[in-house]
Amino acid sequence: MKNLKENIDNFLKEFNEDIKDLNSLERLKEIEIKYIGKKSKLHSLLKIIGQLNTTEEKKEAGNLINNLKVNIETQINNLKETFQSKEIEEKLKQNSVDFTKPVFVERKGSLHPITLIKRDVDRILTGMGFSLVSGPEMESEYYNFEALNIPSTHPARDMQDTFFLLNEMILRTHTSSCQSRTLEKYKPPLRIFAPGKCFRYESIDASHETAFYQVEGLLVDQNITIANLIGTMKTLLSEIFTESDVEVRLRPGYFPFVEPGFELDIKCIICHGKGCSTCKNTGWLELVPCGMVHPNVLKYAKIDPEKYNGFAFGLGLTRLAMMRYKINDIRYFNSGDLRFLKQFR
Ligand code: FA5
Repeated sequence: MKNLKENIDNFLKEFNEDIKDLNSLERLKEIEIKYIGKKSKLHSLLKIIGQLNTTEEKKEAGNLINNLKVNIETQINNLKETFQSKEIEEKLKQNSVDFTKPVFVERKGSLHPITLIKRDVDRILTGMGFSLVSGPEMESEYYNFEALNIPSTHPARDMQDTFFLLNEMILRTHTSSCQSRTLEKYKPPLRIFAPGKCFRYESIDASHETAFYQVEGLLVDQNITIANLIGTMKTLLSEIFTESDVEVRLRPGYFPFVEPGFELDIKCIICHGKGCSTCKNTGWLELVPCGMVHPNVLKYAKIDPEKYNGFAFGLGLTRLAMMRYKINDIRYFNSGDLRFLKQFR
């Protein structure tokens, strides 16, 4: 027994000596093998138990060796933890992260120029008391043509102009279909606008697309005059082009659902009327077809044209965006070309 206790004291002394100047996890692993591994000093101590005579002695020796084992294991584990957290600290120091730095995340997308201009038009018209309505892109001939006083003989109803679908519907050729739907649904006085996509069977070029955007406007009330139409257009366009007061002119225009009908031009916002390539040297830009609501359109919706009248306009949103952002080819809008789209961030 005496021999065993001496052995344990020496074991501990030697172990303490070994861990005194310990400086790496690798060295600690070597020490672990040396003291408590399979062929360790601890195992050779166990052999002493077999040489003892009494059961009490063997039991006591077993307890002493076990305590020693627990003691060594605890010390080794504590040292391991210390080394591991030191290692993590070192690594963090090397790749230091400053959590207070602002994070710059690359923006993945941007609003389409049509969305940008549509939002502006929405805001301006809403501010003037107009309510936003919407209608279907797949439309019936009734709402797109008939209820708008467009006879079956009108060229717009030709196969060469309109996309006819197999289910006897069409793709709406203009947002004016929202006029007929609104008049049927609501009673005057009313002010609505309807932005949306339109489709025409066109040959595509720099200023014509088969799918493009318009905004329809419609006001029906009592005693409405052309002056109200002009005033509304001037306010809308001045705000869109951020000009204090755009100059407009009306020319006669034919649309079966307005009488009289007009083409409203604005004085060129680039050259201010002097003449440039944008206005093809005329000084004017053709911008908004419009007019006073035709009595037949009101009659279709069972509204008394003797009591009510109003005005309507159909702004080409895609062309407006071209003017505003100085885009010289309409085909960019639907191209999905990121080089184009990224400019509108
Ligand atoms: C109409 O569509 C009428 N519904 C407008 C209207 C409404 C008149 C209310 C009177 C009262 P127009 O076919 O001219 O009119 O088209 C209106 C605008 O849509 C044009 O000025 C143009 O800006 C735009 N537009 C027409 N066709 C195309 C096309 N293929 N590509 C791009 N924009 C187009």
